[in-house]
Amino acid sequence: MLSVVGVLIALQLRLPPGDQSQQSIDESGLLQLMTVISTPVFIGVVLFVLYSAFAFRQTRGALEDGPPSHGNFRVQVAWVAITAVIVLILAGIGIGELAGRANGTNFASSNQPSLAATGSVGPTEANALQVQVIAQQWYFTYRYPDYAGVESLHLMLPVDANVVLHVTSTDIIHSFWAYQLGVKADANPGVDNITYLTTTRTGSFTVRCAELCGIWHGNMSDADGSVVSQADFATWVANLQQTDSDLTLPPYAPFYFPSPRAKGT
Ligand SMILES: [Cu+2]
Repeated sequence: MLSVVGVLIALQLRLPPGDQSQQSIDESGLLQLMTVISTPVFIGVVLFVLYSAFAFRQTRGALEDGPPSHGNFRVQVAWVAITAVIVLILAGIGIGELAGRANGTNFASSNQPSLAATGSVGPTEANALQVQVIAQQWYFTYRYPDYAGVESLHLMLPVDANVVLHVTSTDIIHSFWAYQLGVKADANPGVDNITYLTTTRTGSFTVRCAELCGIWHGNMSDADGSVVSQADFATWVANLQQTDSDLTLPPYAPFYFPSPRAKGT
């Protein structure tokens, strides 16, 4: 009875990271599934602990041990069976997800051409917006190769779009973490770390550095990330192309090495 109430409450929860991208929707869904499965287990354990604390309590002044226990066949069978079923269900979900990725569905969006339509294996990037995320002490810069390589200090993305993020660093190890979008990737010098994203809802999000990277690490964030309508994105990017950017980034490269080694690259 309590379990039913618990599960009903768990089903009502709005768990992070939210619904701003297909990835966050998937992550929230998985978190909810795990919460729903673990709620009856949690309630069962708490009830058993409370029951034991009262039912099996040593009476005051008693010096003998309680009766020895010799196992309980029914409890043991139920224990093994229930845990096996839970683990197998979760394994099935995980295998299904991995098999989907292997078939080239890095993007979970329904507006993506199907594998049969494209006939390709691997990430379907043909219709995706490419954005390079360049980390350095102590900020992120976003470069849009599809739009003549314009650069921005804020990550702006169109809604209902497949996005490929290429994450790299010019100096030391950072980590790009857009929590509401459900994506996180290490930013390593000399490495092009690729992560995929399908935006589903307009709104703002925050990008943080998630790797201790020096004295201003705590300040390394972009609170003005935005998912906007396709039209707004087009306007924004057109404006950006006209404004002369005074950002001091090295010219485009798939990835960057820290400055002491930059000459050799
Ligand atoms: Cu950092």
